[in-house]
Amino acid sequence: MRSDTVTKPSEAMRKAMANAEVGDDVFGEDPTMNRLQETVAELLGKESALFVPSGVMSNQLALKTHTTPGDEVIVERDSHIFNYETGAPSLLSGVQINPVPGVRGLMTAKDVEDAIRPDVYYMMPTRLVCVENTHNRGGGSIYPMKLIEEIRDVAVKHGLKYHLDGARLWNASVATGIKVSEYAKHFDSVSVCLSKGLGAPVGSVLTGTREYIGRAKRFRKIFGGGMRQAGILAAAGLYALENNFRRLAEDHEKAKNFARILSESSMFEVNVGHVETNIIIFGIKHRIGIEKFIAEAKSAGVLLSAGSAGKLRAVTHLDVSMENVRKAAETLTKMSAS
Ligand code: TLP
Repeated sequence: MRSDTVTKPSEAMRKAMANAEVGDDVFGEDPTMNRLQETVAELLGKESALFVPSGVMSNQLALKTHTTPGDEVIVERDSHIFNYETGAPSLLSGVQINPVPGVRGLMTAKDVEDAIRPDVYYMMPTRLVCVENTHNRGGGSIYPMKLIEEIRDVAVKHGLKYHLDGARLWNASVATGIKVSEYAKHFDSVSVCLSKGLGAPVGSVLTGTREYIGRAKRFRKIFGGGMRQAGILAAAGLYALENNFRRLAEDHEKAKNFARILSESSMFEVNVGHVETNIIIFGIKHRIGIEKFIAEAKSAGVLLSAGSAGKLRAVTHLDVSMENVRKAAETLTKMSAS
């Protein structure tokens, strides 16, 4: 339960990969890749889509394509872009990040507006606002549509671009019943991952206008992300979209159950009401540090990771059953009591 990135391709997915029709994607000649990109663009209601090896590359391509060096980008302080992308915005795009504090990953439109630089020559121009939905360190929290719209209004008012890190947009959509295209329509660019809850081994997709994706494609080549017979990977993505999207509801149920069991022990700080999708962020009360607890849990057979500051993270996915998850929660409960 360290992450939903740990899933292994099923037999059926591997078969789809093995049977994929392929070509050289740098020449645009991989039919399976073209089909995946068209499928994702259509699902998200965008003109065009570009497959990349990872969520980090997708976000970083988005930043690179929206900005010029010396620009500033507003993100939430706990966002993946700010915390887990190795400082790539400064290195690859020469931009400065302006992190805005949020509550469980959610920024208010007012805080975003307050973070925008005035148009004076001695300050860097704010160019882009990024939102993460669902929010990883926020505990899989979902951005309410109203908030997405309010931040979009601020972005439009100030002439900023608006990017969505939708690594787990699929989870938000399944949990709320709101189509991914309904979310995507508010943004200039949207990144989605196939290798998280959907269970594909590799791959993310950046979407936007044809013109924008055309420019992003040039940067993908520069970043070393131009791949050849990548249809083998695209086939896994297509399989994942067809078979593993709707079932995410099960992962959300498992996560709620996990949180419910933990909440019965006074040792854990967990708010069951905050578990909206497949990520549970929780604290331990009077106990050893997080790293030691993670090591002890591992010895007891439960794999966890660190969440936002001083917290633990557990993630449900297609390779852990409801029974596995129940046992994991019970094991942790017993551990904390001993
Ligand atoms: N997140 C990983 C770790 O990097 C923390 C995880 O285990 O959850 N955006 C979001 C919101 C993400 O959670 C992740 C991966 C990415 C982007 C990057 O995706 P990859 O790992 O494919 O580069």
